[in-house]
Amino acid sequence: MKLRILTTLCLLLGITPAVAGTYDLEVGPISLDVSGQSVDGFAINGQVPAPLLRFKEGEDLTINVTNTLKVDTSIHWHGFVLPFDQDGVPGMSFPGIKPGETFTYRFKAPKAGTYWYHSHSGLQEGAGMYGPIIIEPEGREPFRYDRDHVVVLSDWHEDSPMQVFRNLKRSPDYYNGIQRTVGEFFRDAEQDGLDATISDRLDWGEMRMMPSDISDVQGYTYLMNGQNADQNWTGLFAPGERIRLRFINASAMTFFDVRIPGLKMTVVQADANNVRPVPVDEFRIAVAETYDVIVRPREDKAFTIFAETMARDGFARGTLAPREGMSGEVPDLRDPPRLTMADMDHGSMEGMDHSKMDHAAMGHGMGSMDHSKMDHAAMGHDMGAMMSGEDDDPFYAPGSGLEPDAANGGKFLSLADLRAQEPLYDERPYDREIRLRLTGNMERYMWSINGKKLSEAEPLRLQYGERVRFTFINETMMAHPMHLHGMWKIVDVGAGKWNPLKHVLTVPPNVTISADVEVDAPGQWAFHCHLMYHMAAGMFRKVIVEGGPEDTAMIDPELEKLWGMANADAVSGAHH
Ligand SMILES: [Cu+2]
Repeated sequence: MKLRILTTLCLLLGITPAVAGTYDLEVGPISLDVSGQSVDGFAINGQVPAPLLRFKEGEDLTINVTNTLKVDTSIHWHGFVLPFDQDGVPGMSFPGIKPGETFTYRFKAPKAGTYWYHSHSGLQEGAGMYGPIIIEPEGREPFRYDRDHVVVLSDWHEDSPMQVFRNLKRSPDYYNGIQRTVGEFFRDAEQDGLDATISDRLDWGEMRMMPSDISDVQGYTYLMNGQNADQNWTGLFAPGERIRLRFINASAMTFFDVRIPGLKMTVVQADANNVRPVPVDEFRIAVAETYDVIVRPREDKAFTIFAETMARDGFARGTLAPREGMSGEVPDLRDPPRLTMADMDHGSMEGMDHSKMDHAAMGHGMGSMDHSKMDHAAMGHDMGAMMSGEDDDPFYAPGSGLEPDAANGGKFLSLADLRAQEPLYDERPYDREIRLRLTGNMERYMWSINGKKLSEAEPLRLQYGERVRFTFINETMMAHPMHLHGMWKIVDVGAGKWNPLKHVLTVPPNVTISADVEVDAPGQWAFHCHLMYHMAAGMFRKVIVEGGPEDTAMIDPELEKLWGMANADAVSGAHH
């Protein structure tokens, strides 16, 4: 009744009511051949990636999702601020979508930006069920561009995700081509002495892991907008135009280092939040992050968009070109980063005067190490940076060898560079701190938070209206892209009210990062590492926001029961 009066008033006053749109999506099976072999996967409207959805900011959305699979499915709107029962996590937001059923999502489109959507059921996301979303702003963007292209990066495996997970559980280094083996560990021990070798491992937070894990699943085919490197996805431009590239990392497990040789990229948005423009030569995009960059190619030639995996086992590649059918030079893969310092190669730094170097400046990680046994080459870039007076990235452990360098020696984006264009929240002190140790046992492929996997842990209870500081302490050798549903993370980069907002916060190995969360979303929410197999193994928490306009008492008790069956952790239980 009220609504009708309001609508009538609007019509009388000549006010345009908010836009509303209805969208139909169908989830179904697909067979895809992007690696020379046909592989079964999951598609939305018959596509991988799923179709690009363009919504208007504030639009009243009605999205019908029909499940034609033989198993349950779901769609999660990644990064959206919305009512928790529309968030699409089975057993947490809703019961999931049964075979043959249609579920209708109803919510308002969130603030403008680049987003994406994916299945939150089982491991479907890892087999094609993801797609891009653009929310168009009501007003003007704070930056200019002439056209935009979405660039969805993803990884595609010939083994089904369930098979990959089983293999990882059986043998955690199953897919890790460059991982140092136990044999290498003993060889190091022979060369460097067992104490040095072990203390090197212990420096990495006393995690019970196998040596060196830049990434734990390799051997993927890497895709750009669903096309492999040879298929060469192409985005067009007219010379002189400003092109906005909306990068979305929809991979299950892969971080990419992205560059476009010959073009400077200006980062204008991260995780759907505008940032003060940062010109860079290269940036790293973690699983589930988005970065929007503006480039301005002035020449009538092809430029390669080169997305090299962090582990350097492959790349996704596409082209920016004035016409179809062109291609630029494709760079070679660089050498993989080495996580530990014990197996460093002594050869390549000969001739340097080590006595001039300040070893203390290389950081705490080396305190207990025997310096005479170290391979200085692997630390090369850190020293180079120190000698050239360049600042180290504070978000990588000093001396870890993990800090990325731009291929052309230029600027590599750091989290520390990001500043919110417009803060979403007032600046205020946090009410309390929750410390989350990111933990793992690589020998058993167990991933956890504070040593407990999802099924062993109590939910995190937050009070509506409080501001909570989450401090992430990564005690593992892998970077974890942590994703909290429904609420923004205000990442503490030391910029006060200009701290950037993110939906995914990547915590590199042996690093501690804090982010504040304004608890303004009642209901229950998923909070997990976005590496799909880490999530499935239990690096996951349920967050319950108590109080507020819609008290969590409204949560259907049936959901609570379902949770035990449908959560990702159960995936591991069922097949272990
Ligand atoms: Cu993880």
